[in-house]
Amino acid sequence: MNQLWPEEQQPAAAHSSEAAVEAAIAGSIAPPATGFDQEQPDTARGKIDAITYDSGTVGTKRQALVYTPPGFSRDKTYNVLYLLHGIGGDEREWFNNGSPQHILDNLYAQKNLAEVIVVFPNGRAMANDRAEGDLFAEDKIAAFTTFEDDLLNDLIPYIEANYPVLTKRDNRAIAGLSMGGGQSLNIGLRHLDRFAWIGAFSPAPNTLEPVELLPNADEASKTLHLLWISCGDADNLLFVSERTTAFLKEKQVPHLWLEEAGGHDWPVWKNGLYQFAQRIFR
Ligand code: FER
Repeated sequence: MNQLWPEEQQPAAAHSSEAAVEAAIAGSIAPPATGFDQEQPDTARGKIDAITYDSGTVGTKRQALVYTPPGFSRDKTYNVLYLLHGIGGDEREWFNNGSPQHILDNLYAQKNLAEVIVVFPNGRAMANDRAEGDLFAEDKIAAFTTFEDDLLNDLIPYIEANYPVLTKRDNRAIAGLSMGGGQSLNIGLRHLDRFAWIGAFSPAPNTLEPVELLPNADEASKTLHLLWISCGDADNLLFVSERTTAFLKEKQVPHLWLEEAGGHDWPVWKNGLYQFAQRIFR
């Protein structure tokens, strides 16, 4: 475990001894219980919509999935989390591999999830946005950068026009795995006026270098409600999290950093969603 807590969230024991600090911190990010990612009996279920929106950025109609929580009602208003996939995926990747609906339903049943709509975009913003061919081709990698405009100018407006969502920065989160983790950091930190909650699970090398990523460290410190980074200790991309969190520490930007046992793989990303989702909008 290697976690850096914001000063004000340090456990009371923090100053007594190193051992006490380690124990308190390790205990404060509890791993999920068995079954957290499985459908549980007698648990209310959210719904999943497939939506299509016009992208002025790409010039095509684009697809996304939208999870609405149990008891969803247009008479209520909801926070929104945009949850992004990796280089090998598309808008369905989380559902194909990560059971996000079960993770969210179970957290909701335990009252550990705020009222939130979760949007699963396709982060490869180009005409053919399927995960096929050479996934590392230059145009495909570039499309993950183009997504910034598609998200801000096309998808978010669509969601806000079609779902009963809150539209302040405090009510909007962005998170993702690998390429999507890099996108979440790049886009979120560049648009602190739009996002107050940012999560990156095993962020990939598309993550901007620290000085570019965070020219405004003081503003980030003042305005972010949560900046979460997690990564497996056996992940070849661990260096990205390390360089980013080292810079955050140097600039004293409050964040949570969880290095856990694991590789570049779904157990880490599911835990990322589980941990991040229960800490946002609360
Ligand atoms: C890279 C290695 C991995 C890279 C991206 C990835 C842009 C993405 C991995 C993933 O999304 O799982 O060098 O460069």
